[in-house]
Amino acid sequence: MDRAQTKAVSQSPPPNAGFISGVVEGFYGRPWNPEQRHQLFQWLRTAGLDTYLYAPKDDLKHRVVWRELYDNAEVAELRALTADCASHGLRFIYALAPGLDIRYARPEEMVALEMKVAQMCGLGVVHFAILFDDIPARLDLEDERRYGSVAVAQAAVTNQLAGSVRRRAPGAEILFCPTEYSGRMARPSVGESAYLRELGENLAPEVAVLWTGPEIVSETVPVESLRELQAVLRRKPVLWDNLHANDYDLRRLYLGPYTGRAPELRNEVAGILLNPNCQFEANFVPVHTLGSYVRGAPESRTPRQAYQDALSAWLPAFHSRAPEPFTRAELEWLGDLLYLPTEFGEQAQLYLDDLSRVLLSAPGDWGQAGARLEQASRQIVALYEKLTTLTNRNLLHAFYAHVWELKELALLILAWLRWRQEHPDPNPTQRFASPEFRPGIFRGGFGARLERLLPMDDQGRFGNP
Ligand code: GDL
Repeated sequence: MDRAQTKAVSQSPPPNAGFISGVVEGFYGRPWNPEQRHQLFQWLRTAGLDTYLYAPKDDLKHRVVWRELYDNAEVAELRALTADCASHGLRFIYALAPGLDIRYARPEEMVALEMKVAQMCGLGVVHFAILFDDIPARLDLEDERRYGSVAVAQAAVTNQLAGSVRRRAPGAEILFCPTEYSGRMARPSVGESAYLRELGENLAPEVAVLWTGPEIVSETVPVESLRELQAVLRRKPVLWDNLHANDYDLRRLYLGPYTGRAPELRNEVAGILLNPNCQFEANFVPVHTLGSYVRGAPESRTPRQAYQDALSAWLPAFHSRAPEPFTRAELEWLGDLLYLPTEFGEQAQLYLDDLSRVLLSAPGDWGQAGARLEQASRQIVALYEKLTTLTNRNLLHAFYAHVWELKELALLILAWLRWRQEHPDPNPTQRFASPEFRPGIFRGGFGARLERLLPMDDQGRFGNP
């Protein structure tokens, strides 16, 4: 064993041996930088989580040109990263995603994989993942003849790699992301998928399989859905949780709690890794509340309470240069506005309900809703202004575009409320247009035009009037 390997094997053991928990940097878009990852390691540690899985889709050498070794500058950065991770007592897993163009049967491809793994081992890396998500699920003729199916081909390559990794470090974790990685993708279903069944049969038992739940972004992960999967895969999966991932939609950002997973789910998975927002600084609450969930302590805290706890712990990061400090109430507004994929925070939901009511009735029938809407709109504008005074500019810029847009909409609503109060008749003949929001400029652009040409109903249907 050379020195690097000795060092790797003697890394301090992870805190929750047996259960992998933490964050996967596994999204599309700009990878996080060393300072952000350093901050992440602190958050993970504080939250009682133990793992960081390195899998940024847009690290070229992780995926697009996976065969290429890292150059000296990149090696230096990765070395510092693995050392930083180890110094926080966390498990570092390096992922390689060769699926876009690998020819499974070719010996030189296996050599390329081994060399990449050897390079990472030289940096002290012990644990590895091999990812086959978001790739064409087909084989060329040579692979077809040799393996007969995608599952058998992927399992063969993975087992061979797992063997060589485990020979270097017997306790190494090996993770595998299948090409069918959510219930919806399983063809024709989880129980009937030949692909998943063959994986279960062929993957070496020490290989853990990643899974995103019933959907790629799963609002809930029912325990029964995992029991069925376990039977097919012959092992408990590790949840690759995309609840807070936002790379699929520029307009989304998620500051809400880890939720939609019953406490019993912890016993049905071999681990949970959260693939969160691309905007690193926005991930405090997701990581903090995942920690609460994984620790299960105390059992009686609801996700909303865990969210409240996380906001209080996060508040000191919002140091402001304004005469008045950034308040806990302002932070809760921010979180409630940018909450979860299919759930708004309490105040944001009330705002929507009030607006819906006010839009459909005359000012005389608004009741409390009109005044509440006006006050909340002003709070949203004030929230934007307050955020611009934060001393941590990276924190501000994680939210900037989102809060700017909400502030603009709140101003539009305020202008409309004024106009409507000046036109209190039940069915005004005129319609409102704000001079501040020029048509064709505000909400303009090619993407916005396309969206208007493809208006979807609640089921996502369009195209037939
Ligand atoms: C995916 C991708 C992931 C992406 C996420 C959310 C997996 C296994 N792969 O399908 O890279 O960030 O969706 O868009 O989840």
